[in-house]
Parts: sequence; C-alpha cells; structure tokens
Amino acid sequence: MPVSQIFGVREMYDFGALIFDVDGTLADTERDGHRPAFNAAFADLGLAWTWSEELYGALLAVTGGKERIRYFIDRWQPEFTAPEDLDGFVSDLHRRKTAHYLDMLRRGAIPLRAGVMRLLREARNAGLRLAVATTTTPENVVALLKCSGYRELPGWFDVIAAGDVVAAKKPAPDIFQLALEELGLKARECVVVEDSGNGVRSALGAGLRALLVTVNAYTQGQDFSGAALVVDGLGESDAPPRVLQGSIGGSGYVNLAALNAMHRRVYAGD
Ligand code: XBP
Ligand code: MG
Repeated sequence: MPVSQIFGVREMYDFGALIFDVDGTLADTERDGHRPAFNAAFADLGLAWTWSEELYGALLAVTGGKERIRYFIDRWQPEFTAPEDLDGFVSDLHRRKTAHYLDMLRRGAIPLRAGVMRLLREARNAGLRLAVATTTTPENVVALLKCSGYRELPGWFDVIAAGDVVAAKKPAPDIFQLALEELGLKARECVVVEDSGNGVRSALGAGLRALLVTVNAYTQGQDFSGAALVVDGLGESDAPPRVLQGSIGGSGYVNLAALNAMHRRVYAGD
C-alpha cells in the first residue's frame, strides 16, 4: 500500500501517470537479451544466421521481433528459400526466441536500469499511476518486472499495453494511444520515459509531449527531436546523468521534481 494512500496524501504534480517504454528504458534488454535469444532460436532450427551486436543495431530500426526477422530476410537473406507459409515460419521462430528470452529473464540475467526502481517507488508513493507502452510481448514485460527482484512489481502497473494488440507498432502512435485510452487520461496528464527515436516519434504522434529519453549504447545519436529532455540515464543525487538535450533543472538528476519541472516547461505556453 503506497504511503500516500495510507495517509491520503498526494503530492501535487501536474501529471497523473508515468508511461514507460520497456526495452532499453526499464532495462537494457537488447544486446545481451533479445539478441542472443534470436540467435538461439536460429540455432534451434539449424539456420546459419547470427545477429552480431553491430548487425542487431541496424536491425533495431524495425520494431517488433517478427517484423525484425522479416526485415532481416528481405534485406540480408535475399537467397533464402522461404517456406510457403512464411508467416507461420516467422511466428514459430519468434515463439522459440521468446522462450529463450523468458529463460534468461527467469535466470535473473537482465536487471532493471539504474534508478528505475527508485523512480517507480517514488511515483507509487506519490500516488501517481504507472503504465507501460511497448512493442515487446506482454509476457516479456511481466517476466522482466517479476524477475527484477520485486515479484510484486507487475501489480504496480495499471496498464501494460504491449506487442501485437495494435495494428501498427512504434514509430506509429498506436501503442501510446492505447495506453492513454486504458488509463483514461489525456496526453498532457502523463509523462513518458523512452529510449529510442522510434519511441519518441510514437509518443509524440499520440500527443505525449512531456517526454524524457534515457539513451543507451544502441540509441545514443538517434534523432530525439521533440523530446523535452534527453539524458544518458536517470542518475542519482550523488551521480547526476549527462544531459544530451534540454535542461534537467534543480534536482540535477531524474526524480519526480525534475519530471514535474520538465512537464511545466513543455506546457508553459499552453
Ligand atoms: C523494443 C522492440 C521489441 C524488442 C524485441 O520494444 O522493438 O521488438 O526488440 O521484443 P520497446 P519482441 O522499445 O517498444 O519496449 O521480440 O517481443 O518484439
Ligand atoms: Mg525501447
């Protein structure tokens, strides 16, 4: 039971919810998580395909594991004799990959990024709602949260908008629009935390302008136009993050006060 609900206290922030992207934002899942899981699935089927760290960085231009496999076949495997039921083949490959990825999560192989648990706890204690808007599957989200060391973490989220529930994945706005719908909130009542250019364009497309980006090795250098603040991580009071775009304000690191100041700057002119 969050502190605020025990004492009926609700710190006054200008927003009511935080919407988090997952891969690259809540945890650094791509290079040492999804990527080896794809490679293990290829090996399961005897495919001589190996996605190196570098190649995977190029493949991340396409969101969605199934879509990424198709993109790889089209662009890097023109000689591949595709089976008649290519959709079935890709879906089977992706199911295998997801099984490998879930195994890794259950072995505790992928921790949350620094500062994420602190910010989630601060938001929950302040009575703010939490949501996820991601391209990966719902089962991957629940497993990542559950295996974070805090088994009750999935229950902190009012909304988990994930995967194939929308027709068009990021950079299309669909998944953020669905998260807003399920939260029953307007875009200006939310703050978004993302990691990639695709995620920024998706959130902005849904009208979500109070947008923080925490870059990682794969996404630094991408185009974050329109993001209110871009940092290399959430940081801590004694370890402020590097600010790559925008201004972090008084706190010097990403806490609710900094997100509120960012939100105020974004909507000041409205
Ligand atoms: C990142 C993605 C996902 C993952 C792989 O999602 O694009 O496709 O790379 O997961 P986000 P799946 O940054 O929106 O969290 O194979 O389950 O798609
Ligand atoms: Mg991401």
